[in-house]
Amino acid sequence: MDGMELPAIRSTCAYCGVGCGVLLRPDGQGGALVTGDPDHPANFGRLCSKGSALGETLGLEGRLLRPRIGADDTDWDTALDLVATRFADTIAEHGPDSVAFYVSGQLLTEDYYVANKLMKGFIGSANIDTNSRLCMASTVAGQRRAFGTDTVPGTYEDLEEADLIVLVGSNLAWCHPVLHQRILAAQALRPEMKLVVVDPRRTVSCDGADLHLMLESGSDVALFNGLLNEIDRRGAADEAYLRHVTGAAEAFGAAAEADLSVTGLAPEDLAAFYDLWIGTKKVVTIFSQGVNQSSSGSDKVNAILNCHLATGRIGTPGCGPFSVTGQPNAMGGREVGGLANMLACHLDIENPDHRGAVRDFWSAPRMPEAQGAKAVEMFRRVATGEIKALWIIHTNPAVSMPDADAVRDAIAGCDFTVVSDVTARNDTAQLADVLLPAAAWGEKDGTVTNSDRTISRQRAVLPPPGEALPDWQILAEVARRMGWAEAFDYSGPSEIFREFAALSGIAASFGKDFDISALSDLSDTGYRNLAPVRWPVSAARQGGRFFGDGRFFHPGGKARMLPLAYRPPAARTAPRYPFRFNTGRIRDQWHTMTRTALAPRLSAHLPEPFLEIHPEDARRLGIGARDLVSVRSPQGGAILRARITDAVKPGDVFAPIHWTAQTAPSGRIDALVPGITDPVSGQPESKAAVVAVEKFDAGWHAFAMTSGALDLSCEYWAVARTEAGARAEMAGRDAPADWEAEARRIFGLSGGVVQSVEDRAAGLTRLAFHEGGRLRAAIFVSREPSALMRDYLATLPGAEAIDVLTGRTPADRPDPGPILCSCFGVGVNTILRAIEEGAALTVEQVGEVLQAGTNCGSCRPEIAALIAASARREAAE
Ligand SMILES: Nc1nc2c(c(=O)[nH]1)N[C@H]1C(S)=C(S)[C@@H](COP(=O)(O)OP(=O)(O)OC[C@H]3O[C@@H](n4cnc5c(=O)[nH]c(N)nc54)[C@H](O)[C@@H]3O)O[C@H]1N2
Ligand SMILES: Nc1nc2c(c(=O)[nH]1)N[C@H]1C(S)=C(S)[C@@H](COP(=O)(O)OP(=O)(O)OC[C@H]3O[C@@H](n4cnc5c(=O)[nH]c(N)nc54)[C@H](O)[C@@H]3O)O[C@H]1N2
Ligand code: SF4
Ligand SMILES: [Mo]
Repeated sequence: MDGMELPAIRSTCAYCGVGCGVLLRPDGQGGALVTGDPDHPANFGRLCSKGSALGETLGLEGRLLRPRIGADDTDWDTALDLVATRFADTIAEHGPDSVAFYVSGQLLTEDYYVANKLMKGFIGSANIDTNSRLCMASTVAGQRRAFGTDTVPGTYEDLEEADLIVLVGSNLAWCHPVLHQRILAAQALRPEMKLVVVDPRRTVSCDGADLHLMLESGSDVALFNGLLNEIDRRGAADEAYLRHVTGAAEAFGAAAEADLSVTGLAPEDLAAFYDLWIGTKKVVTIFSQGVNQSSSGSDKVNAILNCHLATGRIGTPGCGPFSVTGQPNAMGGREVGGLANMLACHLDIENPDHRGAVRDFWSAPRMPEAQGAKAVEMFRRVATGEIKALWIIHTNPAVSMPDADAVRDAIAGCDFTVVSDVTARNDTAQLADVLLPAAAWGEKDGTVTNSDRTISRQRAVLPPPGEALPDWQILAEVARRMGWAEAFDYSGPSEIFREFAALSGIAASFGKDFDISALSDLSDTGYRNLAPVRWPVSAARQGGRFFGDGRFFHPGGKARMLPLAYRPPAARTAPRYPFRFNTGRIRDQWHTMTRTALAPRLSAHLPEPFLEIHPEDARRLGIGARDLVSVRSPQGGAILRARITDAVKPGDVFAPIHWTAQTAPSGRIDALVPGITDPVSGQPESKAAVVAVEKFDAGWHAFAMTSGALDLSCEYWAVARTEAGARAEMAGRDAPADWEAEARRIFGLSGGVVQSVEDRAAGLTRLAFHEGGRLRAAIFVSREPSALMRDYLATLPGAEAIDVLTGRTPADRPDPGPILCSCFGVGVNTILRAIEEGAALTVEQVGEVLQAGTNCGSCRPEIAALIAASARREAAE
């Protein structure tokens, strides 16, 4: 590859907490080629579909280039002066707790450190919280309760060395694909390695698993209490290790009371799981949002930790509980104390000695003595007017917070809202009084910490466009203008990092484990060249695992097992709201899509918001394939496409979280989720709302594709980027009187040649617009949802005039179907044909024949599932 001659710059992926290393080669045209870094210890060169497509998301489309006040562009001085003045005036009049920052686990450590220092040390309030409250808070609380510190004990190597991996509430194949691939690769070498999935829903992570426990939503505490009880009953506890643990007797006692019927699992499945877990020495239990996002999230975490502590399976090779982090710097944010209930470097806000030490170190004028408002409470205080000035940085709460309509209204009603983002095209930015342009991934420098405590550099390869500035600099500029010039007089991220590292040394003197003090005298060059390094990094120790030695961080040095009791999800199903509403992620989109939606190939996999519903429920409710459904909860409503599947249990429904007012306004699913939280962690129960589902009675449905833009305004629409332009699904109750006029409005077309097919009685209208001999746009309207070859049609805009209105592919061009392999654009139908014609019988052969699955490999579990389904069909025939 000739790209090899260009100097490659090492950085870290913008997305998930796996923290894959990437090589960036600027293409000289404002973009860069992105490949996996073969030397990075997280991924050794692998990338998933999202990481592989990073290069396609570096364009300037939609970027916010200048500060704005209201709708008007302004200069930095005016914007920063306004922010500083409004915050200072509000604090002077109403006290420090009348202002708040809501930040993000995607901020770099240096940005995060500065935000936290400004709020906790200088403004003097603890009202800084982060979207990590929606993500990792229950794990933080659970680990602190068990270990006396928020520390992941193990390393990624443990996932390869384990003989049993248990995934609890984790769709690892889609959400941490490179870790999933590392596990599958290890399993290929050691087929005796077993995989168990604990999830109320069947996901692609279940493919190839030895056991899938489709438990009742929220019943994990009962499941793991049952395991703890078996450990005790069978004498499988590690008595020697239990010398390092307190509370075991109480925990065993509570576990003995567990009622396992609430899990809904068959006794033989429970027995199989308990036999496997107890009978395998090297067990890693990986857990994620199915555990954390629950009103009993902290207890779920401790139920898992109890079992590992009781058996001493922690902190040794191939053993341990393993919380996989979501965002690229979820871990770094916890280290800098970005949550409202922590201080920097794992120090405790309520501890006067800790507070005093941080105050002295910062020369801070004032420090809060108590915790600040956690996310859900923070937005409630915004709604009541207690919080009057709010700064939102690097997150999109109008979409991602529970009770999202109320949160959106609270932000809109706040006296003064500042938003720092890279785009104005997000739901939250559109509510800002002041909008500040931030430098994006690829344009800024700093560090992130991944799931296994590895600190890696993100590096800039492109100049920030327009007037965009890195987040730390925007924060420091405001701090200086508020009168704290000296404390925020940073020359760059390396200076911030050194200060942070020095503070960790002070924390270590209080016996804290987060110690990177050996990096406190790193030179600028050393920072520039910093290679990935796992903390701690101190004179005393470097990296490694925690707790294998039985040394914990509670006073007295012991771990704690907790007596736990199952509590059902807080919202109860009832005749009005009979369904349990589960939510989560899809493979190729990242959260509110502000970056991933820019890459056409990432939208081709699942281009529309949907609701998974069991065939029995669908039949009972008269919902057919491709129908739209209206979903309602006591909080709000949504309209989604039905996907009828037995991947969910009867009575459960599932929807992905990614759609927004920009991409599908009726698909904002957090409008349905109540702001109910775990009493210990404050984390919302995002996976167990209750809803009613009915068929959405549309008078018309339409599919459209265009090489231009779309102006959509009907009751249901969802738009996705394509290579050719864009595609959209639409539906409404009353059809427009004149479809051609409406189509011209939607496509922004006045001229062009129109071709049409119309059958009024059947409610069918098809219109194609051609310009200069090429297809510009087309719309297919029908009364019922139609079976069109959408994935083929979406490729046509811009092509020489052809007859598109049949909605079918020409005989010589079979419909590829929805794109499964986004790297090579290979569709489901193409793969199925290869399987059914016998051209490919294994995932490897599909790769040989079609290339599918041979680059990032993120689609390999789905290809395997297609092969398995086809084999099942053949067996049945
Ligand atoms: N493609 C992609 N990857 C991502 C992200 C993304 O947006 N897109 N986001 C990143 C972030 S920030 C995060 S936090 C992670 C999240 O990663 P995951 O936690 O793996 O993802 P989710 O899909 O939110 O939820 C995981 C599973 O929890 C299950 N679940 C629901 N309720 C329960 C329950 O009561 N018990 C159990 N045991 N399981 C339950 C759901 O059915 C779902 O399959 O992903 C990261 N990676
Ligand atoms: N129902 C339900 N709700 C959920 C979840 C769920 O599973 N179910 N998951 C929750 C979880 S785990 C998470 S992590 C959240 C995620 O939810 P959010 O954090 O709200 O989602 P993102 O889309 O990642 O928002 C990031 C924003 O930062 C902007 N941005 C990108 N780069 C930069 C930068 O360099 N600087 C600045 N200042 N801005 C930048 C992006 O344009 C985008 O607007 O959602 C939570 N909400
Ligand atoms: S697994 Fe994918 S999204 Fe996560 S860091 Fe690696 S390449 Fe990025
Ligand atoms: Mo997250």
